[in-house]
Amino acid sequence: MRPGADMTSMRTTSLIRAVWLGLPAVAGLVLLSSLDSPVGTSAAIAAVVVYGLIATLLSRVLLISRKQVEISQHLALHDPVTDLANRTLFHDRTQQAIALAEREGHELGVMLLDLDGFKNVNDTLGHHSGDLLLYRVGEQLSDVTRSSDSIARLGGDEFAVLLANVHGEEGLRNAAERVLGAVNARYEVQGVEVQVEASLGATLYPGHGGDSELLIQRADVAMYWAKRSRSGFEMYCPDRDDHSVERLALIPELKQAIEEEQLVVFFQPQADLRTSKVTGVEALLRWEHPTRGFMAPDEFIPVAESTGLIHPLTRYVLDKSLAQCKAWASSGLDLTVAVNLSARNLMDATLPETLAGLLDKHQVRGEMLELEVTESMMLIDPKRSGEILTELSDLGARIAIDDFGTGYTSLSWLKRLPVDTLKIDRSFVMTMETDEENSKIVRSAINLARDLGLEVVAEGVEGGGAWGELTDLGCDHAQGYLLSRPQHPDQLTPWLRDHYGRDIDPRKAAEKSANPVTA
Ligand code: G
Ligand code: G
Ligand code: MN
Repeated sequence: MRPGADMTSMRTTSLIRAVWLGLPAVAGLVLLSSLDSPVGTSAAIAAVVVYGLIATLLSRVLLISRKQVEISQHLALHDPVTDLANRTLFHDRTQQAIALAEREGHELGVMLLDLDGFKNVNDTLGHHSGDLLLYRVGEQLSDVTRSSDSIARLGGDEFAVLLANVHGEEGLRNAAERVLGAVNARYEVQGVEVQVEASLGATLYPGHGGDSELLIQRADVAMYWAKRSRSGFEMYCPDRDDHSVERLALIPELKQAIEEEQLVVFFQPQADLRTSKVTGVEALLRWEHPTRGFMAPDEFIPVAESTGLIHPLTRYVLDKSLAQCKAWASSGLDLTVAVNLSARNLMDATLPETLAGLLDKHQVRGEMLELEVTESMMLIDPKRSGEILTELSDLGARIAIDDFGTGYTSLSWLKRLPVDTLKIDRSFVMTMETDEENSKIVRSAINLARDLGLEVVAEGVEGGGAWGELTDLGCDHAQGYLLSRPQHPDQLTPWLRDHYGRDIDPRKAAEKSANPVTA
């Protein structure tokens, strides 16, 4: 409760007391002086006492109900765990601070913080310890901010700080460093030492947005950048989020697209280089937008990722891919299907259960499915991602590291995590015929995979030369335009019928891919 509010309520209560108690006292004195019979005197005293008692009781009741109103008002605007402001109050205060900043012509800053690995504390030490840790983080934040600033817990392990007055990006950056310096610390929680690392995103008013909603939403975007890059802190940057207005407009449309099945799963075939036979496909999503036309995943997956929509989207792709896998199997085409996961999917503890349900629904064995994750996804929260991957792997699904070579793989993870396949990034494979360096990288990646007992897939195989070289290097599978571009199942199914079980001739394929029938 604010000190000011406390003072006001105390003053009101004293006033009520004075009136309730003062009035009968004065009346009693008047009565006493006017009466001289002893019976009259005792009656007057009794009346005064009774009145006094009733008055005290009534003022107590009034006081209690006032307190209750204040408590419920407080609860509606504060987080019960940390007693910091909640989202509603934070919005309100930001809006007020904006009005003031506008009048006085200064800038203000909004910071969003998310604790990395907080779920581990909850899972291993229990919710009570988790709550204690959140409380302590709140205290640290209060220590490094001014009384005119505002701190909130927005939910989960997400905190927000409003700096009522900052001097440009430089000032905001300094403040962010101070905040991170205070929050990133070792905390003792019920006898256990816990290291906290936070990711922080910041926005500046008026530079990054004119209202509290936009400032908070963009600070969230920057916070996600910080988390993804593990940099700890990122300032919002309009150039980096260039289509942000368009992207915002996409959110409700994407939701509708999932519901109305405007999203179409294309498939691109993969072949076994030793047998030259088609063995599987990768699912690659497309959006047939009613007005914007055909959209590539790069245009809308980031939107899905920065909202919760990635969860229903991934479920949708898994559902369609497994249905297609079953349909092909029923017509004699036994093909594995690979599905791309997104970073946020690896934070979703319910994904294994969702997948188990879908495998059961379509009666497809887990072994027919490969799940592709990238190296950078694993960096966000390695422990949590590792646990979820293990559960997915326990369902029989194979796990592939996608775009291998472009991120930062800790080689020890490859042994520790249930990884089955490395997919060498197309940027190396596409140019390996002409670029000696890239050819060496491809060779090392194949050798690494072999030594670790992993399967290896080369992506972006465009020419017959690469096909031959990869075969000689002992690469297991190839995927790329040489075989086929990603296609709608209606187009790919005839292609699969023509090629399934037959040897792929890379020279013939190269001629065809030079004149592609489909895009
Ligand atoms: O065809 P291509 O342009 O399809 O794919 C572009 C990028 O989009 C690739 O990095 C690919 O992994 C990603 N992508 C394609 N489909 C999906 C999908 O269903 N889910 C996720 N998370 N990413 C996808
Ligand atoms: O990131 P991921 O590996 O999931 O996505 C594969 C991407 O590579 C897709 O965008 C797909 O369309 C593209 N792709 C597949 N084969 C080739 C190829 O042979 N050449 C090029 N340039 N791109 C390819
Ligand atoms: Mn992929």
